[in-house]
Amino acid sequence: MAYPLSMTAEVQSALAAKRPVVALESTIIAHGMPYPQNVETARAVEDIVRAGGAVPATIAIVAGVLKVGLTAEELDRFGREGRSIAKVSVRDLPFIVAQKLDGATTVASTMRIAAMAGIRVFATGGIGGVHRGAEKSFDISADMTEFAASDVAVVTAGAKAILDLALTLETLETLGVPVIGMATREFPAFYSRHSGHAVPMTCATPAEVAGVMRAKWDMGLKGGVVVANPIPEEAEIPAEEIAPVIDAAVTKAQAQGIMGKETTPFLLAEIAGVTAGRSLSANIALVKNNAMIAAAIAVAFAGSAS
Ligand code: PSU
Ligand code: MN
Repeated sequence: MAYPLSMTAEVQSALAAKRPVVALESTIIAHGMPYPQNVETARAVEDIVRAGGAVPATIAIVAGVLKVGLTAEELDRFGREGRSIAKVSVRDLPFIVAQKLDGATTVASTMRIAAMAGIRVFATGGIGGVHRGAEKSFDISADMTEFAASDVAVVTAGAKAILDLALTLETLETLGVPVIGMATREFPAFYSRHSGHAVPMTCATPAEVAGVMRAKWDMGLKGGVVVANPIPEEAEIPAEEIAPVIDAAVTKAQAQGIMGKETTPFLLAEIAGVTAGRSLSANIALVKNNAMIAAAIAVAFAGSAS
């Protein structure tokens, strides 16, 4: 292997034995939540994956090395240094590796590195998508095109309404990406269980999701699968309550000329600020819930290998 990919011994031996592994991203740690909740959540999520019978592999770039599985010290450092660590999407990977820099990986780059390592299941909070006003800004997350490229199933609480959810679903259709509602017929809107947008298909169990993954890749169809898993009811912030906060954040970003990779972190920080602790505790609850489902899918997928 020419590129610098380094797995922890635990991840390496699990993959070699075809045991279940769940990838986790690091942008959510460095850019998505404040310290110390980011580190506490990242640790709790790893524990949930283990309790579910899978091995967690938190992915990040450390001094130019693609790390699949972080040590406790590395994870803590990413949480402490936060936004001073570069947010790395796929287009940034060559530069960060060549210059031997640290990088927090987004859904797109985490999917790519997971695929390089042979990991097929990944748990995140929310995926990036087509931003509101994208007809002018062209701001479509590289998470979208990555779903056409990397054979990884991503468990997400849908997507935040900072995005245009209808256009995000249209884009995933164009790219040939199955969007599976996890025991729901509606695409969830991150903080809220309901968005008003239907998912094209629903699975009742993690084993059914594993069956769709198997069918897709057995047919030689390239690319990922979106598993849309609603936030637990007791943690949700109703859509009508969060909508004005999101609208105000989007207006403020436009007024300040926020663009490109800064847009998503700016909007996330705005919403977190305005809702005080509430959006953060919702975020933590949904990430944990996604980790639990991802572990179950990874276990079922490993068990379905012929
Ligand atoms: N959406 C969230 N929380 C996040 C992100 C998105 O609700 O933390 C992060 C993810 O890492 C995602 C990235 O891959 O933002 C998308 O950024 P962009 O829109 O710049 O592609
Ligand atoms: Mn963007």
